[in-house]
Amino acid sequence: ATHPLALAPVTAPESSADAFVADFLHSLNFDRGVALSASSANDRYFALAHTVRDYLMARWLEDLRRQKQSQSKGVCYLSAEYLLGRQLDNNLLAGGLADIAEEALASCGISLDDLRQHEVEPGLGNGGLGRLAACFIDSLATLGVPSIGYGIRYEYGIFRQTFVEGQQVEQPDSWLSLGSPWEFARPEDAQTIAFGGRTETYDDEGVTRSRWVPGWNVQAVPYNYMVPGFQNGRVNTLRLWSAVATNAFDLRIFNSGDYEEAVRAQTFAENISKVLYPEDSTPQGKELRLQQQYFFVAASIHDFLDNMLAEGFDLSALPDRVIFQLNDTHPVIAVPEFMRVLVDEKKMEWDAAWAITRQCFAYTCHTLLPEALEVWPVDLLGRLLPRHLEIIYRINEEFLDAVRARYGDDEMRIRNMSIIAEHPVRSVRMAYLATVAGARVNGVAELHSQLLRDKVLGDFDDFFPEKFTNVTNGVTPRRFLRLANPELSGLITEAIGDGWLTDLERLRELEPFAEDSGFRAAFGEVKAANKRRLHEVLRARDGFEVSDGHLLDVMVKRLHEYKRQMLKVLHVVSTYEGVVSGRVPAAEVQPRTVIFGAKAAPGYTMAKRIIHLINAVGSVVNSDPRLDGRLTVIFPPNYDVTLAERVIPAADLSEQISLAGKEASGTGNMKFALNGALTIGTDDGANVEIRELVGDENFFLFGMSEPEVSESAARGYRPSEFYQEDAGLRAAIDLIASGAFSRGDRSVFEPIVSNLLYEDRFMVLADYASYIAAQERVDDAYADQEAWTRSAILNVARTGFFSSDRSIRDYIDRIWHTPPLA
Ligand code: 26M
Repeated sequence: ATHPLALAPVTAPESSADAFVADFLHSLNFDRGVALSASSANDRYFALAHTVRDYLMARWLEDLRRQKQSQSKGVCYLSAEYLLGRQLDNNLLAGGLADIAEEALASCGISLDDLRQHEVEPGLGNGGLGRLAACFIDSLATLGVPSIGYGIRYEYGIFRQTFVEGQQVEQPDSWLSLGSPWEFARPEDAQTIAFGGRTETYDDEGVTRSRWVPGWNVQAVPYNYMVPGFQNGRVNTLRLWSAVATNAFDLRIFNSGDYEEAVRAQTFAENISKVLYPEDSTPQGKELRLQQQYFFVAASIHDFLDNMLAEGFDLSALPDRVIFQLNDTHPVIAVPEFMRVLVDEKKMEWDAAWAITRQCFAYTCHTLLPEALEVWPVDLLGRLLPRHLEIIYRINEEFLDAVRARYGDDEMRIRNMSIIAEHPVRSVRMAYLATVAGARVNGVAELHSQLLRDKVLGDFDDFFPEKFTNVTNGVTPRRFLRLANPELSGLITEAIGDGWLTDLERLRELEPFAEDSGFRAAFGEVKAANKRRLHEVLRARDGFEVSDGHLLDVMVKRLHEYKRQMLKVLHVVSTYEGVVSGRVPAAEVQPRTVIFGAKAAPGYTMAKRIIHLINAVGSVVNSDPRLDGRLTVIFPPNYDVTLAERVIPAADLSEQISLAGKEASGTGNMKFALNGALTIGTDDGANVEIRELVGDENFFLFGMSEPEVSESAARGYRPSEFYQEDAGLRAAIDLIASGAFSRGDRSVFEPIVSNLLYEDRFMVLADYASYIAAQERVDDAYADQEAWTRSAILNVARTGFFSSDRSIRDYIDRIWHTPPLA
């Protein structure tokens, strides 16, 4: 053998249950240091995880070697978030080990299912953006694309949400407190990351150059995680960085004799990867956040350049070797860092370095909300990264020169396109920097990409139209269909054979089965079984009792005003009000259970009020005997990936009700449709594409379209007019205002009510009537179970497009141009 893999067999150890038992017991005894009889559930979970890991190891080592040796073009996916969800089941499935593990454990008297429950999911992301990154690394591995995911190993992931008297209280998520069996620390691959200090010019053999004299350092220690492809013998790598104090850093202070200061300094350094910022979509411009961003992208770029390039690699060939995909603007500081490496460290000419940089980055935008676009005040950025600020200024000067050359001295245009904003404080617009530097800029659904070109980045589209493209988001069918919904997966395979899991468009072959009453009955049985399973989880997790036979109506996503959880609340309150006012006999109400799941950013006051209101409405509605048990509102705390995997397969109705033009794509919408829920939704984000695919008759569309929203805003939107003119709306709002959900205290929800009446930025009141009418169509449709099931089957059959495998193929074709690894 010519390489050190000679020790580890390239094929997995013999895959029999007996061999698995032996490996499991070995791990229990030698890794955990316990006998089976004395082991805790955590010991057994760890030993199982280690056993699974060992089976994947030879493939992983082989792929690491191959990616380096082949030197073919690969993808570095840069993302501040990876919302991974539990790993055990995914890795069992990918390794083809699920049955063997189950049998092996059973022979030791251990239930695999019990051990599954033991894993604390790594919640290293906020929501859609982080979960998308996790789906993408799964598809990259399954498609065998040479790639690596880089990110941050937060010690605390997204907070654990609890409710105290209906109000959100955050608890730290110490997901590492029992350790993680899936990670491999690589301290020998640590990178030193510099911050602060100043720049100086110096004479380099007659050339005046600028260089950075940093003020302090931290160490970035990588942790590797396996990313196994689905039963294809491929294992990619996710590399997450953890911050530790450097020796040099400590020593200087220790030597000054100030021990306490030295310890403080260490804590300071280690703060960088301490906690995930829980804001999603409203960046606060906090210094630590910028430190996190630079920390992980600088470590990642240096890691790639140091470890992945062949000896004597010619840097001008980098565009044929790597593409750095920027997941939103969070990693955009990578652009000036890359320029700094090429120009200051590798002594390349600016123009040559810029020509390379422009081909090595691509940018994905995930929003349209102006307040979500990241900007960094130049005083902050210049203090933390003085050389980077100089580089950004130069990029901007040259860019604006090019703009002037094209359009003349159109100062308005120059000001609008400048990477540097002057107001309210001089700041760097990270989305503009990404757009100027990126070879490609993509939105995440057709409508979103169009609006990016027409509005947010309109001037840039005019200047470089060839950069703009779309890649509609997708979700991994391994986790969100096969693992989350094994019963439906089994039924699908029975009907159309296997192969669909890696070629999801083949779900089309299910279409004829929508007309088959036997298949419909089986499909209905699967949905009912999934509901029972969810009820068990909700009982065990939170003590909820859920009735059978209800339409299960689900709205799960981060809490944000633009997503309009308020609209759903108004529907619930209207239904309730109709009954308690005596206008609607309870017997005429379609029995429904409404499930909410939503975390609010801790500083987002209005979002937290809405959470309080949902809980308050739930406690009143659920206990009012006049409803006759026909309307239940359930809001389990701490919605996470694990709960999503239980809720989504059970849902009948998927709520995707954002104001048109505000939700970039949505990905929950795709997961629900693939699991046979029908969507009630606006013409927004990927809903547009879902509706096109499933057909109008299998989708409950309501609300204004994006152009209508824009027109209404331009005319001057006055929400109180809707309140005045719609008696049903008035009754619902008045009931909230009356204190009916706050023990008569009118002040509790007053801010919500006045916000709706006098501001209503996201036009809840304008879409209310249309939403209620659509919900009436839902009730009518649900009354015909055969027709409903037929529609549900067609939703599954027609949404194979939304596999993240397809998204990744689109990235390859439109952006990366990476050849498949041989
Ligand atoms: C920024 C600064 C400080 C702290 C956090 C942030 C931040 C974190 C996440 C800002 C935005 C973040 O995510 C935005 C997001 O999740 N966008 C969603 O991306 C999904 C995947 O493309 C889309 O499906 C959703 O429509 C979009 O809202």
